[in-house]
Amino acid sequence: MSLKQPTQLPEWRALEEHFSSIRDQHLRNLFAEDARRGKNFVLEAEGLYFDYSKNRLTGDTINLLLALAEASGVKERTEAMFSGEKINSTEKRAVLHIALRAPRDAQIMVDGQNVVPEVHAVLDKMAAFSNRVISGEWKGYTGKRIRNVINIGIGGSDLGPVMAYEALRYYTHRDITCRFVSNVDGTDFVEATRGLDPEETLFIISSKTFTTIETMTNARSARDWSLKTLKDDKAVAKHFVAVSTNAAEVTKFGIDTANMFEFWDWVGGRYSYDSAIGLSLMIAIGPDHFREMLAGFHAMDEHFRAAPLERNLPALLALIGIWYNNFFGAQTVAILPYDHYLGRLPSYLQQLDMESNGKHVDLDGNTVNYQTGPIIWGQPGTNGQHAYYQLIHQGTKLIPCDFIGFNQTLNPLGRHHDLLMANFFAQTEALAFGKTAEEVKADGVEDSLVPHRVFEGNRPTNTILADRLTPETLGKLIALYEHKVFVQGTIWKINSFDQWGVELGKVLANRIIPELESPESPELTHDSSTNALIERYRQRRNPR
Ligand code: G6Q
Repeated sequence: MSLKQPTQLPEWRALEEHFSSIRDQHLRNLFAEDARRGKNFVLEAEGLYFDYSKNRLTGDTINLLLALAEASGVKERTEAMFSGEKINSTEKRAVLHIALRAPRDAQIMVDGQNVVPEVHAVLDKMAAFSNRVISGEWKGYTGKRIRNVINIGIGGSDLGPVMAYEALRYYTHRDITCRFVSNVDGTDFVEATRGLDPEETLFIISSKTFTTIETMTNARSARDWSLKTLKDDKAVAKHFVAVSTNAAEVTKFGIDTANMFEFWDWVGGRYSYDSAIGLSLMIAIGPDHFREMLAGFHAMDEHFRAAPLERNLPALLALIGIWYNNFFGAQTVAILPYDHYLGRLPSYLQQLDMESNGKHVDLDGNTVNYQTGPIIWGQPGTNGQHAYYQLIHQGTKLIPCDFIGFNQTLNPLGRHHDLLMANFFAQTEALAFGKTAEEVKADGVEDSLVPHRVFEGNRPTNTILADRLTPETLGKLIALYEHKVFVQGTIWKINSFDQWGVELGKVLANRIIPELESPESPELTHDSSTNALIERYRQRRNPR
């Protein structure tokens, strides 16, 4: 790969020049100049209505950004990804989460082999298993039906399943409870299993590598917890299944590979919840809804691959992000879903984006001299309005926001949905247009308070509206953000698909574990702070 870094492209310099003419423009003027702005700066694709008019940009900005995308090879690299090239160069792997939702008759080759039949074989195996659990045909060791499903996994093997389970809760069978254990803090396991009957509890051990210390520690505690009641090793076969790429480790743990659901090294952890990693979700919502979700993903994949850049939803979302990140110098992006079911979406997107694009060297290993991935954060509205929105409205930082909402609610209840959406629209309006000193004075506010009550406005937002939160819509939304991250990574010329920073975490603690567990271990040789902390912990960890 020897494409230029983006800052060396003439298209980048053109954007820098253009930026100086835009930076002081106010959204109030941009809207005043173009009465149709709210309709012109809109793109509708695959049932998602994307209004980007409340952004600090003009038609020229978009054209310059599109030229940057073109010069950065976004289209070519998209084809490379879709056709199974090993674009994850540091791990020498293809990047094919798009194959997880390809229809049965598609052909996607990796190393000369079509992977789509394997994908569907695993989906069919998951569906057969899920149906047995849902119907009660799959029984626990003592013959009781399964009422609790606990997914044990962390990072990409947890955040996706838990986000989607919460998002699609409306569609779940209410007679099976799903819980998710991720943290190595024993509290997570103890609280998740409190009050549950081991005879009715199925554990899904989800780990691509099956060596992650948190997951394996929780898995061993789960086995102890089950066997304390069930008292026979044979019970493991009825109460434990595995999702992994590592059959050898699964067998070593004592799970029969007949009860293992496979996925592949060309699926990154944070891109995996639509693989077998979503088994808990499939049990919760049923195979049909799971397949509807995959169809949603696939529809957005097709849109992304086929649509020209100027009508390409993930590309536009990505380019607008680059505009703020690299030209306005914004450090963060807030994800603000106005739907309670999407409560876990911000943390899911936080991993997707920050683990993918939190990189400081380019594909050739050169340090970058420009900003890469932003900090992603957020919570569902309206709750955030009563907390941190203050800083978005009146603080000193520029925080572009993605507002996500639905025209129809799944839970009609009096005026609730109208009130929710009134808040959604009012917030994006207030952020864009603010309130001038004259307007504040006209409200009769005393002079000394006027500066405090002024809202500058010019705070940019994207609005993403869909009709209804369905499994299909969720698939589209997630694929939208996956491809947004891909486009940005391509323009920044970084590898969005490795995660050496996360790998580091997996080994760091290993040196200290024996120092905590066997106090007679050799002299501590860390820095003076770490040594003192370890010593203090050793002295005081047992309550007197
Ligand atoms: C995701 C990351 C990371 C990973 C977890 C769990 O892209 O690589 O979050 O998913 O560390 O790894 P295992 O699935 O191997 O346990």
